[in-house]
Amino acid sequence: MAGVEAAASGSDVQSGNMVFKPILEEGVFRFDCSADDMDAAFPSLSFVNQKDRDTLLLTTKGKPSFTPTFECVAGQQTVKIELPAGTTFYGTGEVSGQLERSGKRVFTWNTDAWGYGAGTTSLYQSHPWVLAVIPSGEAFGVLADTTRRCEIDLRKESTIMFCAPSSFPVITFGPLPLPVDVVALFSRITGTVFMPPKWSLGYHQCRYSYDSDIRVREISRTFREKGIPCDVIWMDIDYMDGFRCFTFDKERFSDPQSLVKDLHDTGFKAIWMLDPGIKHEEGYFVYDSGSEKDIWTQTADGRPFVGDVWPGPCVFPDFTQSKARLWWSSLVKDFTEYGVDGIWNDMNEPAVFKTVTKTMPESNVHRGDAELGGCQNHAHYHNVYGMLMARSTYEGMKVADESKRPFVLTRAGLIGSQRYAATWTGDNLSTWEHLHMSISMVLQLGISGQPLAGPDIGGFCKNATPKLFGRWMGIGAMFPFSRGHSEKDTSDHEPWSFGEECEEVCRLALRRRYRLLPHMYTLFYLAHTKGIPVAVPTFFVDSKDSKLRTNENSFMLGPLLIYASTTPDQRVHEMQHTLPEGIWLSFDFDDSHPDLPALYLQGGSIIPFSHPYQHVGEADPSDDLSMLIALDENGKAEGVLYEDDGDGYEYTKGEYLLTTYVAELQSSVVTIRVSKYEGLWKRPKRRLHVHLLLGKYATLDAYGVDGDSIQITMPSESEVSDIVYASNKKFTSRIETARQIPNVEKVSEAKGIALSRTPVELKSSDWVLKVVPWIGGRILSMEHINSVMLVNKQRKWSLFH
Ligand code: NBV
Repeated sequence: MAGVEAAASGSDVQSGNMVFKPILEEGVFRFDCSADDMDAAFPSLSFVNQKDRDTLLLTTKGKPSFTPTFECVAGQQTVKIELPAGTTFYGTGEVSGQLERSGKRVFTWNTDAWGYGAGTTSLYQSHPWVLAVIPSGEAFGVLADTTRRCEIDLRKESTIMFCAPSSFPVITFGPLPLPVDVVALFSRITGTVFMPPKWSLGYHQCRYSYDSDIRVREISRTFREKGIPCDVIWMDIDYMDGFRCFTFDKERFSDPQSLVKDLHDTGFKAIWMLDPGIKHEEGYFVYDSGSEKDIWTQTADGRPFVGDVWPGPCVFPDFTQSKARLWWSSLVKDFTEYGVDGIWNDMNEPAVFKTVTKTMPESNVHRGDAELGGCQNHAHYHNVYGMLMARSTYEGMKVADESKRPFVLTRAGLIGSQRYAATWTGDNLSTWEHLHMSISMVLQLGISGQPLAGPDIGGFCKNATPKLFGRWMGIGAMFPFSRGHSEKDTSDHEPWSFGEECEEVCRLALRRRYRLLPHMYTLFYLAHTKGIPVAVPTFFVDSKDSKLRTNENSFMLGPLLIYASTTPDQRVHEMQHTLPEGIWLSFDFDDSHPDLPALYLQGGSIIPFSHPYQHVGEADPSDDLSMLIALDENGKAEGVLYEDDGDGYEYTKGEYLLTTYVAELQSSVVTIRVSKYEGLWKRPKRRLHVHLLLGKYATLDAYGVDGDSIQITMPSESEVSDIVYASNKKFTSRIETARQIPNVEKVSEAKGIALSRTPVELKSSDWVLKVVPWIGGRILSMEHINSVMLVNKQRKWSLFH
């Protein structure tokens, strides 16, 4: 076999070097324990194109830099790759805890992990994938291409270890000069993210549950009344009739079509939940038609498996069969006629109640398609179930309306899920630790090929405090997927639920997001077309700089750096900011606030921004456009803007505009112009407002027409330093006078007094805090305070619940 160096071969070999073959493109190698194993491997469900994994690349010049070794004992294959001392690890998909994964161990086994913690070793998704950054700054990626439960052990220094049952191939990527190169290559091979409709990059408001159309209308109205941007309202499980998928509660959601029409009229989209557990009930049309088609997952002895979930006893579609996927997608298609803009697949690990394992027996049987791996037990397909459900949902939405881009959110997933669905980090907690972890979790998912991810902003379980909620909204508004969500029996968690100060912080945070949407949408276009991740850790800017590798408080959206404080007592502007070398210019939209992250633009870049619309549909291509420009040390900058219809597929036929803007300083004049563009779209006639950043929030502004050159004459050095001085002073006074969200955690000191049923007053230099006792009862703990009054020194009161 050409290109194969067999260090070990034959099925009796128990250990040795793995055999390899170059595949796909320079620098990508497939390793197996033996040539026989290579031929016998299960199909890949992560590769976009199965053939890519199996086809030898004849043109390759290179040899692998690192060769994995293997050991097979009692049906378990262990693979080890030793890398140079000082290598640090990232990725491993949806994982809690720290950003750097060195020293950690996880098990890929999709699990309903309600209330998980930093040390939980199996969450909802499976990504047996490690990104290694070697001391030179070069990056190397390793994929264990298995659907089975896989241990990823990074506890031994600079060593990657994978262990899973039955034989599996290992694919290595690189080393390549930059981490982003490895992630982009990995994404192209496992599938880039679906092109999201632009509205889905707006803010999403969710609750378990907005349980009547009255409440949904009230929520949507309040967003508009309060001028807080939002694009989507979510309907959780209680909209259904007795938790039966594809039905609506006859009283609380009696007319979903007119609800959706009202939402659409006010610029909202509606997303509805669909779970895999189908109520085991004769006469229920979904159960009857699925039974007739014989599409349920079976027990080892060939009967439909019945397990308990929300509706009580349920059966589960076997999404490994094409007939089941088709059946589901046609139900989805019919369902969209009610005005469904997006679908949320929850509980698709699949989660099963009243079991120790939280899922179905591993001995259950899936009669899978041959190209997916044929008939196998649940242990084999467990980690694939959620992705295949999401795929089938996506396909249903697609056939329902070819002119719209589907939007699906899935809880469970596997490498490759990004082709069909966005994801979120599951049932997190309203704690500062979870706020902090949410940054790394979103980044790890991005490193693992899923750029469209975010946490439940504010935390799902427990009550957030105003301070925590405001901070989380500030950071969450900068995540690729931005959705507030909270559990039943918690206090309200809408942006206005925590008092006026918090509401204002949320408004500022979300207005920022909407300003930055042209930039975010451009990043998603690049992610979709080239596999470039959307949000990455700051060390991606300079992977040689080891002090950046553990920075968990900042991240990059292209050349935009977001720096956040995740501790209650420290304002972001009081923190020491560890930035990569080079030029980093701080800026804001005259919206800096102690509870919002700090923003920097990297020297050499240009990013677009727009008006802070209330929802995506409000924007028009002919509206004014703005650019932020940060020159590099040579006085140059460059950036791109992608525009299209925001939905549909006309862009695939060339109906878009991708513009490269450049700026250059020559003899004290900065010229901003279009250097190139592509696409059939005509440049809209619109005003272009350019903001040349000078650092410390200062800008020089100029207006012109988009497409024409715009010039800015640089003032003298002393004038520049006066401008910068004045702007920094303005910034400092804005920060000092901002009505900060009081740190209510501190009130816990007052618990004892509150129990005495008398109002409590706490004073700090800035705030007087009044705790009003529980109406008609006692305050049992801070969690049970349902009404707190705050009054600042100007005697401005606010009440939150
Ligand atoms: O459907 C209810 C919830 C949902 O809100 C949450 O986001 C999911 O992660 N769902 C889990 C089931 C119940 C959780 C207690």
